[in-house]
Amino acid sequence: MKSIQAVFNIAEICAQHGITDVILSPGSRSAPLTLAFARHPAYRGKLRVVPDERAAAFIGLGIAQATRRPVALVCTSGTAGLNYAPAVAEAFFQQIPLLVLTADRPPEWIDQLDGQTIRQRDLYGAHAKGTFDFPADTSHADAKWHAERLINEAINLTQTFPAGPVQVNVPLREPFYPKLDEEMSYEAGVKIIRDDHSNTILPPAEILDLRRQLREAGRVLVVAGQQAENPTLTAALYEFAEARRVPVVADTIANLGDVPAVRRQDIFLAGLSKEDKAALRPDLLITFGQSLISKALKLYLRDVAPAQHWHLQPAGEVADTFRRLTRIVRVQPAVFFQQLANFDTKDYQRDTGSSPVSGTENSGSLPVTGSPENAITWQQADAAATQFLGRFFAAEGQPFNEFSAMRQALAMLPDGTALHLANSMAVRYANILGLPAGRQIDVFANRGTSGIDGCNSTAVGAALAQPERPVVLLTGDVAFFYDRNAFWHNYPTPNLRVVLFNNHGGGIFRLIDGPRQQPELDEFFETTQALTAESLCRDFKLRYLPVSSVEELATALPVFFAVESGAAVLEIFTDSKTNAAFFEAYRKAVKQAFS
Ligand SMILES: Cc1ncc(C[n+]2csc(CCOP(=O)(O)OP(=O)(O)O)c2C)c(N)n1
Repeated sequence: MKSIQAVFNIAEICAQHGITDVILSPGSRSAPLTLAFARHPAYRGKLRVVPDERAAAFIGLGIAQATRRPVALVCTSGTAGLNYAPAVAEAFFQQIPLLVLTADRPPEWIDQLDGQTIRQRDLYGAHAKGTFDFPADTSHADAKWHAERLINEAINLTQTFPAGPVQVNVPLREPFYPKLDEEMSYEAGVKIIRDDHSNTILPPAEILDLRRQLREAGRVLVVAGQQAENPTLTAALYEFAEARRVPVVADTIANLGDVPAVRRQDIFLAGLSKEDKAALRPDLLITFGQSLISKALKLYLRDVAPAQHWHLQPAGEVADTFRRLTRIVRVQPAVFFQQLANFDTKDYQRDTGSSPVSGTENSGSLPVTGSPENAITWQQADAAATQFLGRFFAAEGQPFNEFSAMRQALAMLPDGTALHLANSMAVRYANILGLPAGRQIDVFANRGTSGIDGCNSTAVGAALAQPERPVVLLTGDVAFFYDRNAFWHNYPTPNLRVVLFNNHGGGIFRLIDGPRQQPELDEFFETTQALTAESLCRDFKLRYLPVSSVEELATALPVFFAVESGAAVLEIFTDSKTNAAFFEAYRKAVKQAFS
């Protein structure tokens, strides 16, 4: 088989695996891959071309986050593939499936002073789930089988839990282009290997053991990490928490929707006295999902050191974030909560051979593992923090600042928004402030690596993938201007709204302990920059709304979010020193309110 036919079969295998989104970045070495996708009927009119590979890969990540299906990326040889690296690392830690197809020179021409050649095998090292070398020569029948098999393996690997990025390096010899009269075809009978990703359930003996341990554990606390919205899990967790009266703590990126959960931990844990914190201490901590934003929560859990920590994760490496990990339960969290939420007297007797704990046997009610006082205390702290926030922001005479502006913007988010939070203060402020209830808002943030290098592009990918849905990005200016090429392509995103908090620098460094105390703060950390988004908006035909006061913001928000506005940037100008003073006043007020 000719090499170019083998490459055409890659597109066919991708199509048969249901990959619908492919992002191409132009190049010559990658021409066979480009043509393979461009001429495939499944991809006609659907391919997207993004010249900057860093932006292309983050756009792909944004699409894959939204669709929960793998996205294929295609680039040429040389540094092109290296520019994918930030998004590949983010996808790895955020468990997002990406099929990365890097065109390469054939092995004999590596390190021979030929142009656009670097060492592309295993380009992403420990940050790819896997890496495959496509055969350079596919003339032998066995090589054809090998080539097709490895593309199947690569696609399947992107999706097996935990999902992630997989590289296929594709060495290509000239000629790259079919002759003008040469008919290329797709082999419908190409090899396909499907992987029915397993849906683990707990073996009965383990359920029995977990139930017993739950009953004996003392006070239980559930903490949810970053994860995509999952109605089955949310329902099961709700049932579990209600039945066992266990408090659930969730950051905004945990996407627990409107499940009654403690969400103001960033506030009250920063203010509570040592004794109050000790009173909240769980004996058993149950976690699922990925990272937490709330530093106060992380420090708290490390500090109070629960006797046991179970993490629910079907497969893959598990982080010991709080240094107390005692058990890994290999199951989907939804299944765990379903199987451990409710068990009636009959179950209890079957499990234990005895009657339920005294006081519950006659009523037939459920044994409760978390004491009610415990649940109420976490929830009381949460309610107090909500009240505190209301009071704090209601005070008269506050200067215009980004924290308050963020609160004003969050309150106006349209129903069904896919909310993208850029790294730095946007994601932190939003976690403190919380989201308006009842609006079906899903939250996304590149917390896999917490980079500021692809926040725009990820949101652009989300907007492309879900044209029917408002996609709102909240970002600082450094992150925004860093990733300008996110907008450099030919695909309209009328549903995209960017709220740009422009404090003319990395404002975070003026807020966090460490840099803010250093004489080098201005020049080397915050690094003042003078850009505004006006000319960028002109270049990329985005509607531009600049504001610098509460009143201007209040007037602009409904216009900005109106469907007919189309893609728009709302640039909120604030002063970094005022922001810092306001945030300091907030911190003092927290201490006062909770001590
Ligand atoms: C790729 C990358 N480079 C550098 C950093 C370090 N960093 C974290 S926040 C930040 C400044 C961000 O400023 P801006 O986007 O304006 O947000 P603000 O701090 O004002 O909220 C920098 C440089 C990072 N997270 N990622």
